[in-house]
Amino acid sequence: MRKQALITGATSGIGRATALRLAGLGYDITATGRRAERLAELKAGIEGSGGRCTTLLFDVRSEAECRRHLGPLERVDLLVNNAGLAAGLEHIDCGDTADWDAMIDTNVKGLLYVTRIVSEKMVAAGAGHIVNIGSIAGTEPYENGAVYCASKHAVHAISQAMRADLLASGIKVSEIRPGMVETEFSLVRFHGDSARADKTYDGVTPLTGADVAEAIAWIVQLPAHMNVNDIVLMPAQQAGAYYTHRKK
Ligand code: NDP
Ligand code: 8X3
Repeated sequence: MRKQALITGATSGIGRATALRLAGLGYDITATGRRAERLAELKAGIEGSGGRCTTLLFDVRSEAECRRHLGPLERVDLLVNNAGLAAGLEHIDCGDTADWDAMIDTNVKGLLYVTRIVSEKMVAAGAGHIVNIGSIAGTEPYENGAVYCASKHAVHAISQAMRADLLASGIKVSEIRPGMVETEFSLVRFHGDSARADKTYDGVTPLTGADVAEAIAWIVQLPAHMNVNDIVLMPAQQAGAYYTHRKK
């Protein structure tokens, strides 16, 4: 039987790369996101290479939409909880509360809505694997990032607790906590200001979405008795949230 992988936020960056990598491993892909053309392009790419891909267009911030789109899925062997964003980068007294809502509603509540629906199916099946995309921001809070860091601290806590919750049901839970990955992340964080976004990667060779997808591919191919609880993945020029060596 072909394995079924559900990847949230597969229209760009880490999610898109993961969909392509897992399709290459023979998974049937269900890819989600809010941009229809991107999903159609991904589906065409996977099917053009002989894979199978279903797309679901919805916003993970809506519990009703999550239920409508994910409720009917018959089986999910692998869930990659990837959809997320940072919005804004400023001190707490200057933050935009709409940005805060977007981050908490997507990174925390969206992940929970999706997990609630899919984990119930996995428990009924007595098997499954959930990979949560956390961040180094989930353990290293940094200046200007209070709410993003809080949302990823939540992902880190949820990952640890749900691993315990799902242990007896034979469901693995892994968390990947990357450092700097060049995707649309910074463009989104800076609300479309590409000059500011590009500066994030000045003098650094960052990770790519494909690098993170490679780690996911490794984790999901491990023997049944083995799990990666937590992995921190960094560019070689970054030692943590506070230390980046930029070449002039
Ligand atoms: P991208 O901006 O390239 O991708 C984000 C994805 O999330 C897109 O597919 C986007 O799809 C989706 N998404 C965002 N909001 C929603 C929503 N409300 N409903 C459904 N889908 C949504 O960034 P990355 O690939 O870098 O980010 C992926 C994950 O990796 C995030 O959780 C991020 O926090 C995390 N991460 C990123 C790092 C980095 O340096 N890039 C480092 C550590 C962690 P669409 O807009 O079509 O809905
Ligand atoms: C994204 C990486 O350094 O902006 O999670 O927290 S960072």
